[in-house]
Amino acid sequence: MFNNNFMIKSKKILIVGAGGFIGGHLVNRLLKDGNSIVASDIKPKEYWFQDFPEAENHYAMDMKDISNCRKVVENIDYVFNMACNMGGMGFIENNKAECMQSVLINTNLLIACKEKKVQRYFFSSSACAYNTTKQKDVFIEGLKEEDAYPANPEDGYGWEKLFSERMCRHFQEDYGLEVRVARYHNIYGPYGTYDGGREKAPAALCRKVILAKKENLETIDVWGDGQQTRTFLYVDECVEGTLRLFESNHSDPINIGSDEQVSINQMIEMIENISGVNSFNKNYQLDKPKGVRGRSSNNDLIKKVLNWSYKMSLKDGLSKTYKWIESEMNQKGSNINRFTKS
Ligand code: GKE
Repeated sequence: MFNNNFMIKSKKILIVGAGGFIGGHLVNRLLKDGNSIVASDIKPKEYWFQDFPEAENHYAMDMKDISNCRKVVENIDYVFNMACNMGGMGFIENNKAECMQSVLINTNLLIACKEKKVQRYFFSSSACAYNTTKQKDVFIEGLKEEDAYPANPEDGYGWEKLFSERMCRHFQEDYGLEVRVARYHNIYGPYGTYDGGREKAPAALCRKVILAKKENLETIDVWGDGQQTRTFLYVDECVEGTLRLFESNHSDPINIGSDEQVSINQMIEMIENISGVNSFNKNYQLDKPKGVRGRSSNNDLIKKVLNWSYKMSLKDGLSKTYKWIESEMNQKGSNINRFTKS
């Protein structure tokens, strides 16, 4: 039903946010597929999740300064903007002004791309752009792309994503810069944040189960009542969908997410099964950041546009993620503060 062989090759590609979670996986894939990569991130080298010597790497480079954008878009074919100041709900609920300033990154990059006549530009938007009033129940119908309007996105971070989506559209309409925009739905996997405050639920709960097992604890802390629902997409599927979208001719915002909706409690049960322990007691912390009550991705449009759909089940993706976090924690301890708030 879906076509399998896909590859972008022999292009010169800039990945902004290359030191981050999804950015690092994108660099890895595009290098393997035979492209020459320019990689930049505001993080210093030691905080990059993945760092490839065969790429031209720019460490500690802040794209909120337009002179940096102009420097790295010279002679570039494609630009992927994967950079924003973000994290799970624990971060975005408490750092709204910081999240909003990511608008400078996207705006500066668009200006530089227009000036240097870059062929095509990708912007990583988010499910947080969706109207929150449509996410007030558990196990909701998958969000369709039109559900972003009337606008009522996640405060701070969601507004920046929605505004930047529109900025991309106007650069295409007014200046002919080809744009592609994906709304990511809670991407998870290895080589991402699992501690320190920016982590999302899959990695956070893997870490909590690993720690509890290691220290023979009986209880793990869970934010909210555990009934809230989400979908989670494995990072390799996110990269595959992103590259297929990029090469398509679809320039409106489109979901890249899973429609396998689970409650947080159900996800924890999967993680407990992976760990081989009996279930832990849960300390439900109702005062912790909860975000929306329910969220899922409707994938009708992406299946139609790309003739492609993700394959990895949550259980299988969590198993890969759990094993990577466990190996990290065994090597480095559980309090990795990869990149705390600047
Ligand atoms: N982070 C975290 N850590 N969340 C937990 C934890 C925990 O230890 N325990 C339970 N949760 C619950 C949260 O309360 C929330 O209801 C749900 O898991 C998902 O939290 P999350 O993964 O931090 O973030 P959200 O899905 O609510 O929102 C994220 O959506 C992404 C796009 O889908 C955003 O924070 C962004 O990372 C991004 O826009």
